[in-house]
Amino acid sequence: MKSKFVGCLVGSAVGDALGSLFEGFWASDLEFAGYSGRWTDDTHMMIGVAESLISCGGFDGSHMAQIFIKNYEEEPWRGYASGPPQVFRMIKRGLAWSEASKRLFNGLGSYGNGAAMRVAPVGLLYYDNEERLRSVAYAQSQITHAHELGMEGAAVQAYSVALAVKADSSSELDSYEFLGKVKEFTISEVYRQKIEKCSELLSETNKRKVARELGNGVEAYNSVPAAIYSFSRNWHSFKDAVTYAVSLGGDTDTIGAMAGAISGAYHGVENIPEEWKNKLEKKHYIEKLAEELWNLKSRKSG
Ligand code: F2R
Ligand code: MG
Ligand code: MG
Repeated sequence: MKSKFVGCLVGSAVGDALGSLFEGFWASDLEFAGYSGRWTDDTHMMIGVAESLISCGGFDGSHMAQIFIKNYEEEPWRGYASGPPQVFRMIKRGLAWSEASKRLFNGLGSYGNGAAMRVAPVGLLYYDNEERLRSVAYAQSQITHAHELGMEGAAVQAYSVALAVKADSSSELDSYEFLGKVKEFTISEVYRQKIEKCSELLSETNKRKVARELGNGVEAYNSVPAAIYSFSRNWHSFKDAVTYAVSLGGDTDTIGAMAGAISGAYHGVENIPEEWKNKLEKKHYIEKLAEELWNLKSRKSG
């Protein structure tokens, strides 16, 4: 289990770093020669979620918002979209952490994938408590993403991580069963239809068709399903799952990060290729966070 926790966070960062080489492009023939292990906002915010959960022994919205702000101000060049920095400025001006994000996008809130790309630590800490997993996934979304589709994307991604952590990777994964459980979990018709589509496309060989039907964009509902699909059809190999996710094009760092989190949680850290792990920026710190999450989980369960 500890190896699965570490695999999840390291896998997410590796997927982000690999995908960042191609964000916004269609890459039919992937060439990872330029891989430096340098990750983006996806991992920066995932680290913030883990730091706050560990420091507070669970979720504290005010604390997590302050950690996001501190991390952002130290390294604003990580490739953040426009929404989160706007929220950070509002919170700094005195707005409550649970209110600021409601003002984005003319009061609709964001349905970007920013809440889902960072949620892996929630999937780990609450893997055995579906109700709590959902409520913490929503609450951590609320800091920056108030739109119900942004929040549901985070919950669906966290639940996929939880399923992967619990799965026995020494026997075959039934992809249809995995996707069926994810579909059962979601309360949103948009995600139910996309997850159903994932099952229908499991043997599809045309990647452009997959990207067109599932989406590969910055919206949570156009990227969370693509990440879950990438894992489901490539459950046997971390390398294949993340390579496939990135090869769908579009928001490649984020689809790579989310597929990497699920696949890393399934396989454990030993099964992530050495050449990808060794170059990973702040690898030891990310491993340490995963181990501390594991310790926290063990104390909570004990
Ligand atoms: N932002 C990027 N990549 C491009 C910029 C790179 C940067 N300039 C650089 O190279 O340095 N990647 C990262 O952003 C994505 C996560 O975004 P997040 O955190 O969800 O942000 P935001 O602004 O809330 O939403 C993103 C876009 O989604 C659309 N959108 C969201 N809600 C909407 C709504 N209610 N109505 C209409 N549109 C909505 C908007 O286009 C937002 O800009 C990840 O890819 C991460 O890697
Ligand atoms: Mg990014
Ligand atoms: Mg991205």
